[in-house]
Amino acid sequence: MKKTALIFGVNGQDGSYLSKLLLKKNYNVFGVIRRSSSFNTSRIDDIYKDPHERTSFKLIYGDLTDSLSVLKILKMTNPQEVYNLAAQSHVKVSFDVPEYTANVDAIGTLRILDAIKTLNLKKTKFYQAGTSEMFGKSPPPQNELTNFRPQSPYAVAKLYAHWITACYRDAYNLFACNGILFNHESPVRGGTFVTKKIISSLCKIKEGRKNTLYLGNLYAKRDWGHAKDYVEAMWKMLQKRNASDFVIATGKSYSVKDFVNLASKELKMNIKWKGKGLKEIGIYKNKAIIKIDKKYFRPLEVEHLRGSYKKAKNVLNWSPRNSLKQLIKDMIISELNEVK
Ligand code: NAP
Ligand code: G4F
Repeated sequence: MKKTALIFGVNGQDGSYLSKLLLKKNYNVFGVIRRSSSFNTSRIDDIYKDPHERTSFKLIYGDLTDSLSVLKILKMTNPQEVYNLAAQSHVKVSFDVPEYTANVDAIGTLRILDAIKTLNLKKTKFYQAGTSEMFGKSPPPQNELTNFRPQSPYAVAKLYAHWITACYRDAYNLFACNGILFNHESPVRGGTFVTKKIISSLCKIKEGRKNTLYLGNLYAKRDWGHAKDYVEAMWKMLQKRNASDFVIATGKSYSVKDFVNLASKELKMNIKWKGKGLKEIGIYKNKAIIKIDKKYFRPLEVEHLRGSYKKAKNVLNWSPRNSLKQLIKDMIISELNEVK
């Protein structure tokens, strides 16, 4: 019997990788997309075939802010596995739209869990896309026992989602897992996240199609992995006999400036740094190609994230396969193809 999976956030970075993984494992995959005034399926167009054909991959319109659509979709699909990857996922933007972020990221998760409970879907397993941002101010290394000290409306909303998932698991005996994933990137990462922005800009600068890359805080440190590896961990969590929560990370951290240096090295661009604070610049071929713009700083920053994935290694037999160097290579190859 083919298994059925339902993915909220199917057209996002992780949704596209997870769809491909599940289809390879012979699942029927239903994906939820929002109506948009322009096409929003570019990340999944390669797997999305004619909807009138009988395929294993189907898209349904819905929205996490709309309980009726969530209930209707769960009833119609009756999935064995539900992956909630849908979110307003940008930390800085969450300071601009805090109420909306809470509605989607926090209450949206409740809407799915309560629909599973109300419909009495006893065999449905649930995955919640939690985040290392929830650790916020807690110093590294962070693991499943580290205190949560969130630093943004996004992280606070995700923390509600984390606890409501644990609450429904305990109260109603649902199979529900929280993945606490550290930053993960890929060639299809959204263009406003720092890794994609850096690589995309450096490639354009190298090809003479752009002059300047503007950045915010160069000294925040992140634990960056490859999205391809991380969706595998999501799937592994739902294959266990018992539901639990897992940190997924690489165990290594680098600053934003380190990331710029690694990417420019890979592109054979020799960047020299000069100045301090808002006056710091990156120079290439005698031109200031990197400048600081204070609009990219956040009201509160998470200074340092570095996860310990020991539990995932022991229980799920999961370890990251791609190094940061490999991730950067992948992103550059794809970007240069597009630029050219
Ligand atoms: P992403 O590329 O921003 O994708 C988010 C997805 O959610 C998109 O498909 C988006 O659809 C959808 N969405 C947004 N609002 C929605 C709503 N109201 N109803 C239904 N769908 C909605 O994010 P990602 O990087 O793939 O991350 C996947 C999940 O993991 C997110 O929950 C994110 O917060 C979490 N996470 C990500 C990372 C990371 O480093 N990537 C780390 C930890 C946790 P549209 O295309 O219509 O906007
Ligand atoms: O790429 P970022 O926007 O990712 P951030 O804030 O760490 O959030 C991402 O990872 C989380 C997991 O920890 C996810 F939950 C979340 O959904 C998202 O995927 O920023 C990374 C760092 C920050 O410290 C930021 O201040 O880069 C710094 N930064 C410096 N200049 C910048 C920029 N970030 C962005 N987006 N744009 C800049 O110009």
